[in-house]
Parts: sequence; C-alpha cells; structure tokens
Amino acid sequence: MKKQFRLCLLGLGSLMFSAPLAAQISLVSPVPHEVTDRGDVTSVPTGFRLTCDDARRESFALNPLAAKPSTLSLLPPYEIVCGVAGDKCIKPFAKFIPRQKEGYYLKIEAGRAIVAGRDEQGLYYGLQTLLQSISKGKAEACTVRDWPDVAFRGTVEGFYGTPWSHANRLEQLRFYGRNKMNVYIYGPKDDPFHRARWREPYPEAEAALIRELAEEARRNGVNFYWAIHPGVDIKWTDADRDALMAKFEKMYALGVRAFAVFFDDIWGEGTRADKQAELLNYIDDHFIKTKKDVSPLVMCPTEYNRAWANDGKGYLRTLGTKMNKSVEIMWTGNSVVHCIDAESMDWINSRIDRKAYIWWNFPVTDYVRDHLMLGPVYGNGLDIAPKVSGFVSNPMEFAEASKIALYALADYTWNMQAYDEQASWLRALADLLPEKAGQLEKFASYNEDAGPNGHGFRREESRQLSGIAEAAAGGDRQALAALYGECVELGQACDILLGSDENPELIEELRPWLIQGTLAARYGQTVVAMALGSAKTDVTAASFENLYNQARSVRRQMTLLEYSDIRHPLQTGIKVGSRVLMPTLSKIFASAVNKHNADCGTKLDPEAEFKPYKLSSGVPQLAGQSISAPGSDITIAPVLEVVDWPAGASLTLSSSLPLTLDGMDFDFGVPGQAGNFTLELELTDGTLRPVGLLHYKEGDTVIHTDASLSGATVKSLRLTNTSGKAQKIYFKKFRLGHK
Ligand code: LOG
Repeated sequence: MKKQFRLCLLGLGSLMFSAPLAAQISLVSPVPHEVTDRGDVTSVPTGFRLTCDDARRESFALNPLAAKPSTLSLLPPYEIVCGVAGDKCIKPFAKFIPRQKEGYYLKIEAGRAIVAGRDEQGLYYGLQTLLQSISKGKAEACTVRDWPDVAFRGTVEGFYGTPWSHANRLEQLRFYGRNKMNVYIYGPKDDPFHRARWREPYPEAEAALIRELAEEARRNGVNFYWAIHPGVDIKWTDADRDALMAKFEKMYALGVRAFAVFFDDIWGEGTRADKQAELLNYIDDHFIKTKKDVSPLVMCPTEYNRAWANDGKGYLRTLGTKMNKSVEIMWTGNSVVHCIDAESMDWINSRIDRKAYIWWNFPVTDYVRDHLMLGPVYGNGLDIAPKVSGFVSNPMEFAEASKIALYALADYTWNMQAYDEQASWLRALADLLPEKAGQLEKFASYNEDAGPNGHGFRREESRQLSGIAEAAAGGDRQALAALYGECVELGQACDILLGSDENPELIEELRPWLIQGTLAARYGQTVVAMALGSAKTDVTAASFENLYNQARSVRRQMTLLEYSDIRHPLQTGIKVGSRVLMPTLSKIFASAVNKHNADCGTKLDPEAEFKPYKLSSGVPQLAGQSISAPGSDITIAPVLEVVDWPAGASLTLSSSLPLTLDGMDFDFGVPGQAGNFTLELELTDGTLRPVGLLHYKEGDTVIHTDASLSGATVKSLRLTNTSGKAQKIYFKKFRLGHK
C-alpha cells in the first residue's frame, strides 16, 4: 500500500514543480469563481489518504489523483475527502456545493481537503483545482466555490490540412481535462472517413485509434464528439440516411458517445435546410434519444455565419423552426473568422430559436498557412455566457502550439467576468514551456497576426513596439536603439528555443518560424545599424554598403527559406513579425538607403525584399493568395471555400525574371472547367500566346495545358474566365513548373 502512496506522490510532484514559487490558489487556471477564507500556506505532506463513498471508488472523477482510491488510514496523513452531491462522506458540505452542473466546492485546510462536486464532472474539476494549487508540497488554505459559465467548452478539430496525429490528440484530451474543457469534436476536413468517404466505415487500424481516443476522452472528462460531413454528395434518400445511421452505429460500437453532422463549405442539393432538419431530427429521434447514453447532437449549418446568411431565403429560420430543439446549431459569428459579441448572438439566436453553439475560428491558420497565431486571446464579449450553448475553438494544425490559445479559451469560457487576456496568455506560455516561458513569450509576440487575409481577421502584434516602431522609422535614435535591443532579444529567443529539448513536439512545429525569426532579427539589427550609420558622418560609404548588401542578402535568405522544404506540407510561406516589425524595418531600410544615395550620389535599391513572383487578380478571393516557389515549382496557395470567379475576371502571375516554362497543372475541384477558361502567356517580347486547356479524361477535375506551353519563355501568364458567366470552383491546386 505504501508503494501506491509513493505513486500518488509522484503524480502530485510533477504538478508541483511546474508551478512557479509558493503555493497559490491564484495560479489555478481557469480562474475559479469564488475563493474565500484565504489563510496560511499549509504543507501538503508527501502522499495522501483518500476518503470517499464506496460508490465513488471507480469513478473517472478520481483520475486526477493518478492512483486507486483507498480508504485505509495509513500514513502519510494528508486526507482528501471526495464526493458528489448526495454522497455520505461529504454530507456536511453538501449545502456549499454550487447548483450549476459541473460545479464543485473545495476546502483546503491544514491536514485535509474536502472536494465536493455537484456531479462527477464537478468532483473531477475540484480535484484538478486542488492539485494545481499545490506547489512544492504546499497549498494555501482557502475555500473555493466554482462552476463553468459555458456548458460545452473545448475544441473542434475542424481545419483543412494535415490532421492532428493520434499522439497529439491523446495529449490534447489530457490537456482539456486539466483545463476543465469538456468537448473535443473530431472533424478534420482531410480525414477521408469524415468527409470524402463518409459512408464507409473506418478500416480496422483507424477504428482502433478512434476507440482509444474515446476511452482517453472519458478518462479526462471530455465528450469525444465524432463528426460526419456528408453534404458534398448526399442524396436525400433513405439509402443515404441509412448509410449515415450505419456509420454512426459503427462509431457507437467503438465507444463514441457524442455525434455531430457538418454541412459547412458545400453547395447544391446538400444545402437544403428542410432536408438537413429532417435528417437531423431522424438521427435525434432514432439514435441519440434511443441510446440514452449519448450527448446532445450538434450540427454545423451551411449558413454558419452572418455574412453568408441569406435572411430572405430563410435557411436559418427553417432550421430554427423545423429542427428539434435538442439539436445544437454551430455558428462562427458575423463572418467566418470573427469575434463574438452579445449583439451578434441575439441576431442568430432569434433566427434559430435556441442558443447558438459557437465554433470560433481561432487560432486556426488553414487560410493563412504562412502565419502562426500565438498571441493572447481577446475580442470576445465578456457578457455572452448566457447567450451561447457551447463555445469551441478551431485550432491550428499544430497541436502543441495551439495550446496557447486553447488554455486561454478554457479560462475565458469557464469564468468570463474574471478573464484577463494578458495574465491568461502568460500563464499559458508558462504552462507550455515552463523553463523557457520568457523566450516563448518574446517569440510569440512576433507571431500573433494573420496578415492580410480574405476573412479580414487581424490581430494586434508586438505591442511592446507600439511606442517604438513609428519613432524608429522616423529616425529617432533612441527608438532605433530600443528596436535594436528588441531584435537582439528576438534572435536570442529563437536560438535558445531552437536548441531547447523541453517540449520537442512544440519546437518541431515552430521550427520554420524560429529559423525565420533568427533571420528577421539579424535583418533588423543590420537595418538599424544602417539607419544609425546613415545619420553619422564618420561611417564610410564602404561600410554602409556592406550593411546594405548584408541586409539584402538576409532578406533574400528569408524568401528562399519560405520556398524551401522546411515548410510543413501545404504551407505557403513563413512569416514572422509581419504586422509591425518587418514593415518598420522596410521603412527604415528605404530611408537609410535614400539618405545614403542623396549623400553619396549612389543608386542603391531602397527595396530590400526579394520578391521574384507577383500575383494580381480580379477574383477577390484570389487576389491575396500567397505564392511559394519551392525548387522549380511556383504554386499559389489553395483557397478553402467555394471561389466565385466573375465572368471576364483574370488571375495574373508575373515574374521579375524571364521564366522558361516546363509544365503546369491546376485543379479546380469540379470537372469540365477547362473549356470555361483561357490561358495566355506574355512572352518576353510582349506578345501574347494562347495555350489550350484540357482534361485528360471526362470527370477529371485537374486541368492540363497543351504542349505549346513547355519551353516558352514568359514574363507573365494570365488565366481568364471566358465562359461569359460567373463560375463556382474550388481553387485546390495551382502549380507551374519551370526550368
Ligand atoms: C471551415 C473550417 C475552416 C475555417 C477557417 C467552418 C464552419 N468551416 O471557411 O473548416 O477551418 O473556415 O478557414 C471554414 O468554419 N470555412
């Protein structure tokens, strides 16, 4: 028995050492609602004695204690009394338990703690709070009453791109448990058995993994939702309905006890509200309600944000009136990527006649794959809790890096009024990388904004530069010196993180951006040296030109790194400091060069950026897409949603150097589009040459060019919708090969 207690001690120990300094209830995240009777710091001896009702012994709620419960009163003596409302052993405390679901009462005293949950989930959370508040064998005496503001909190793995790995998902589920999140919705767009082949059951090996996830979720108090995405090709027939039900039965047999149906990003037959409602009601009546042990059904509508809602056609109102009230309806806000406020909740809730279930598209980066979103979580109303039924976040394909935002999201959805974006962010960084939290903070502060994007979603970045950037660009020497210092620190942070083995998975995810960060930092130092030099009379022309050449070379290396294989699959580039730092440095570079040219009569180029390829387009959704040029390919980043390509509108790709073409293929996701488009090459002498477009076989979505393209040396190429009417396509792939 003693041995078991030692195991307990180890469990507590690892938590203790991750928390800095003394025992603090104030270190607990999410921030608890009520903490009273704060008293002395009391020591929590090495190990504990558990007291609970027999009925509670095998409960998942005791998992945080990481050992089998025991009522034997052996040493060591710290007693943890655990129970759920109605249990005998916590009877005297029952009246203190909050009424809310998942709420708990916790009392930490010298010699014992009482943890009383409204339900098992509440007990589980109370234990999490107790364990988090113990640090280095000490805890602060206090009383906590706590409960969640939002009933369903967590994530929806709903992004396009490389789905999370199995190991990622297992770790996420544990992380959710620790952070009091109770939902994980499995819906990666690129799992074929979720979307493209939704009718087919998982092969055995994948099925076993789903089973494991469902089990791990249960151990951590998380509802594992499995989502299906049938809208692309569903026919509203009994056969398809039965195929969906059969798939759900298979998932149920694997241990899944929560289900979702997604209809986002589709067009055509699948988008019909009446049919969607009918199907969902059928599932609700004949599956969810008959099983008894499954969570409420969740659906993502086709019009899932206000910008896309066609109020006149009444899609949302049809769902609102026809679909069972027990079905949750997801909603991303006023647009695809948008913060949520009370007014926008009133708008949607009045249409769907229930509280919307928020699918927040943050920190997902599938629409801006060259950026990371590592900044604080802010912008959502602190008063929306009574208006939402759930709030889940769609993360980045980088699971560990996403934890920064998810940690804060857990905090926000648990206790909105107390939410402090900066404090939560700092705790998140310390939780993720305790030993290098400072370096991670520095790096993260240059990776917050998404850059210009089709969704118009922007974040503040590098707030520490707010008093410096403009002044430095204006030539203020003190500001330039401060900016220099910032660049030194950014470079140090990136180098230190690159060599850190504290969280290898995280560093691997960040690696391309960390390397880019070291270059950005070096570029910054060089540029600032140029500015300081150009203002001084004792700097020789030669030394200035050395700095100039160095700056341009580093800038070129940054572009080449963006094109290199270090990128993750599908990634379109690697941007660091794109909102404030890099534009500021470009301005400083330009003015230093202009000044030098004026002083010395030179003709140095005031543009440092190496940008060999440019894209312009009359198709709004394409105009901002990034270009990548790995090896002898040039690719344009894919667009995730349906692209509306107006009649007559073009896409033009131009190169600053003559380009000898070798081949080209592109995929518009729908067959038969070759005949609707015209491709023209602009040769180096300015003449235009049309190139034939074709599909190799009927039904093929990939478009090929005829042989006249190969070997042509061009300045640009232009693709135009010459069909005479607007075309709906998926901009899936656009690749140009050159010699
Ligand atoms: C998709 C989602 C994607 C996200 C951000 C929803 C409901 N659906 O525009 O899979 O990760 O936006 O790009 C979406 O948001 N479509």
